[in-house]
Amino acid sequence: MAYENIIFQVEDGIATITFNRPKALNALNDSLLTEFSQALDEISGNEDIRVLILTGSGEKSFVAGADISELATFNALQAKRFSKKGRDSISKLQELSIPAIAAVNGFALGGGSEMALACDFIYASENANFGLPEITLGIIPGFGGTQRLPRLVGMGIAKEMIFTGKIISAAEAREIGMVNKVCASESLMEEVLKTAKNIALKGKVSLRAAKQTINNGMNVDLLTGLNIESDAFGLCMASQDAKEGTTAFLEKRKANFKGT
Ligand code: CO8
Repeated sequence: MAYENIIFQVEDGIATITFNRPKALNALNDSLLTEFSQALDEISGNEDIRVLILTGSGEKSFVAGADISELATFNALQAKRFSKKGRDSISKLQELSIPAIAAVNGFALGGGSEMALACDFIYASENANFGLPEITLGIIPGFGGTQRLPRLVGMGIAKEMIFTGKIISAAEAREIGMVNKVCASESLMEEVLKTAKNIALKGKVSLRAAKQTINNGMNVDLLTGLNIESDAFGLCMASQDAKEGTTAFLEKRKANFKGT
């Protein structure tokens, strides 16, 4: 499939989607969201892909939010459709069975922060900036930011960011727990790839179970969450990967997981 607004690559089981509208700081327009959603479908249909990395083209920006020049032309119905399209594709990202890592290489504003928040975790370059500045445009985050940011960093910090629209540095984002690791710009992709390769060696069955269990458990009470975990644990134990993992330990060798 040929893409114009993103670059989609797969190498050694690791897929990378690079948002590629550098002249508009990789802002999300309608066409980009369509392509993004199609690429996620390609990933879901390819059993060989084990990890996804999202990043932005150029040195300045991950994603500078929704495309404001396109947004400004929308009537209420078009805005609602666009918001739904963004929300659906970002939900599709969150619901991928494989882990997704955001490699934030510059501005991650508005929809850009929201895209990164829907990944499983975020690594950022030193020059990265995060923020939900929609309030300064007279709107509110529309791609999940009001829901995912408070779940990750707590209600007070999220409300302060959303009410003020302030932009924070990578170091501040690390401090509030939004970002796992801050890297020198030139080593960001190397660091992300190192972690992606580490994850790719693990069993696909247990990775999928761990991701689903954590995500599903976030929205329920503790007892229900623990029951979700027990069910998933039982299913994992029945897999070939669990047999291979435990046998490899006892035979003092590295496990060779097949993902079944
Ligand atoms: N949309 C469209 N074009 C953009 C965007 C954007 N979000 N951001 C930057 N650009 C363009 C600029 O217009 C400029 O284009 P040109 O060269 O043709 O003038 C080019 O990218 C470079 O930008 P700047 O010259 O502004 O670069 P600076 O380094 O001076 O500033 C900033 C960089 C700080 C990132 C600045 O560009 C900026 O503030 N951008 C907007 C950030 C923003 O407010 N993002 C939030 C958008 S709203 C959103 O994401 C809501 C999501 C939910 C939508 C729900 C749908 C209904």
